Amino acid sequence: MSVQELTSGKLLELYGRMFRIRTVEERLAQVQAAGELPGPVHLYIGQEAVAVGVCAHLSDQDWICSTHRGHGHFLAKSDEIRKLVAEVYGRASGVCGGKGGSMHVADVSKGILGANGIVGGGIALATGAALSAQTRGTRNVAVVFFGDGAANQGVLLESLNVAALWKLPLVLVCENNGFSEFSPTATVTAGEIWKRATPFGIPGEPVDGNDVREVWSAAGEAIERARGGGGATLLEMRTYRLRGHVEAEKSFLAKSYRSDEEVERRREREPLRVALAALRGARIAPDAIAAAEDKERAAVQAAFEYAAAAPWPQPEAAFQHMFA
Ligand SMILES: Cc1ncc(C[n+]2csc(CCOP(=O)(O)OP(=O)(O)O)c2C)c(N)n1
Repeated sequence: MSVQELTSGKLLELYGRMFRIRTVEERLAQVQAAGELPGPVHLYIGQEAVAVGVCAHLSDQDWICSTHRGHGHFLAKSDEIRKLVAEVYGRASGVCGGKGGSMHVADVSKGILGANGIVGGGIALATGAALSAQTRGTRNVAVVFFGDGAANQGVLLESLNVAALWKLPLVLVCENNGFSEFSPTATVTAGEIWKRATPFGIPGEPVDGNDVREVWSAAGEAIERARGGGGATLLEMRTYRLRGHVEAEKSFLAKSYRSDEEVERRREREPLRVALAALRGARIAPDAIAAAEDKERAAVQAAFEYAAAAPWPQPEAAFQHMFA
């Protein structure tokens, strides 16, 4: 398998995209706390390397299916920051006209089949998308992002089964972020998730999901295999959710399920820090890194100004895009 080499220029590009996602999400945390958003948000902070390292190998004609924690996947695959933020604000110029909100951001024109409030729901959707690509004879692939909790849904085994039987161009990316809602993974998940592919003859692999270089390389290989007719792969990206399951969870949880010290300890190897160290190791000039960060900050600031000032959907819109 020859995966394209990760040059230092490309690494800087990946870092910029991760920084963009982080900046959007930190701002979302602030406006959520200020009561500016119409609904809850599940933030992706700490997991950015996964979405960015995977989506860097995909075109608009490749599909992704996402989770309830889907802003990062959207922003890794699409450049439309304004449309994403406006959607989370519930505004008419959001990517789904303000009807989807945080948990249902989708843009079929960019191959984003949608975030999904049904845990594990994206797995079946992506399997169907992979079958569609195979049936039509394109070289496109489908990628599904799902959590460690979702890995316990029966649909994972059903999808692995047909993906193996039909050699579907599918890449299953499990983001093991240490928790399923308020349950530490070890208390609800038996064995190792990547090994669940083995009985089906599908390659499985654990990956350091906090190192974008590792994600890039493992995803590149899996995607190339899928494109070339070699079938599906299951990647277990080991990462860590730095924010709560959902914002403001401390306001309703009777007791915490992890200590602040644990979170601080895990922050030491969070993906932006790891990527920054790699950039320095590759002798990328600090000015170049700062310029990339400034560019992202400005774009994100503009997106939030746009979203906060955007019009609300008209009441009639509630009856559009529905089956009768
Ligand atoms: C089918 C289904 N069951 C239960 C829920 C409630 N629920 C929402 S998020 C979640 C945990 C998901 O954990 P995981 O898949 O690990 O994703 P993470 O939140 O860690 O990103 C649960 C059980 C749901 N939304 N859908």
